[in-house]
Amino acid sequence: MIYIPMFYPVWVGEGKGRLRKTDDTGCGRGWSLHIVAQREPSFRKNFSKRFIHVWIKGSPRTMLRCTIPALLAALISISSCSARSDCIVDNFQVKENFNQTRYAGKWYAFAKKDPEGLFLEKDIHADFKIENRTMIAKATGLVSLLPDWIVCAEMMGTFNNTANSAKFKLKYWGAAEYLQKGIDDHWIIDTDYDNYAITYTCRKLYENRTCADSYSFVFSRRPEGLTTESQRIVRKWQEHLCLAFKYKRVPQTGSCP
Ligand code: RTL
Repeated sequence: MIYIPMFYPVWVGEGKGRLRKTDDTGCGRGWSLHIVAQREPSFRKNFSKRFIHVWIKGSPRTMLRCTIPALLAALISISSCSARSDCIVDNFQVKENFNQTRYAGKWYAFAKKDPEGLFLEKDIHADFKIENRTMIAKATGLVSLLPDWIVCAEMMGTFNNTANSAKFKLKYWGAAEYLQKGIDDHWIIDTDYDNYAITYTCRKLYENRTCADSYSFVFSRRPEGLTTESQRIVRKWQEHLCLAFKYKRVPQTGSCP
């Protein structure tokens, strides 16, 4: 079956697919057509019908006019399909045979997609260790608790193992009483252990199993950032998570030791 790609606005997960201006994510800046993964079935049906009608009844010229762009679009679609997903959270891929020992050590946030509400803002770094076969981490980052109360929040986390080696239940709390605490899913989507990692958390699901409130970190082993090659890989995963163009760069100014 030939798959005919279609680009048009429709609700997907946490945002609408449409032509929009993007932030500087370290992953490209500018106007982008957000290619959505979920497509409205009635539109797809009508489009296919019209396409078949032109194919069978049209003149050779009309057929050519219709077929060449469709084939070109199909080719483009096939070549960029691998990272896409249906935005259903349970279907997101995670790192295969995730190795906690190789993941341990220091990571610097390079980019992040924020959840709803208060969150770590900048100078975010985390140190991962393994204790009793359980990954633990201490994260630090700047948070504005009030307009004139900005702190370097020290956050602790215990990553409880699950049946999937890359999916954890993260229990987190602040070193100070007034900081947030909670339990989040924490998925390692991809990492090469030495350069980059991309993590994903969905806090709230819509009825259709896409995510209503998520956060995601792109981590780098170096505070200076990621190589172009790592950024290319990460960008593919951001698309897979249906979060393309939703990330902001995380400045590393050294203000939180
Ligand atoms: C991340 C991985 C490393 C360990 C921990 C993490 C989560 C931290 C969170 C912090 C939220 C802080 C807030 C403070 C304001 O009260 C995922 C970085 C613990 C969720 C909102």
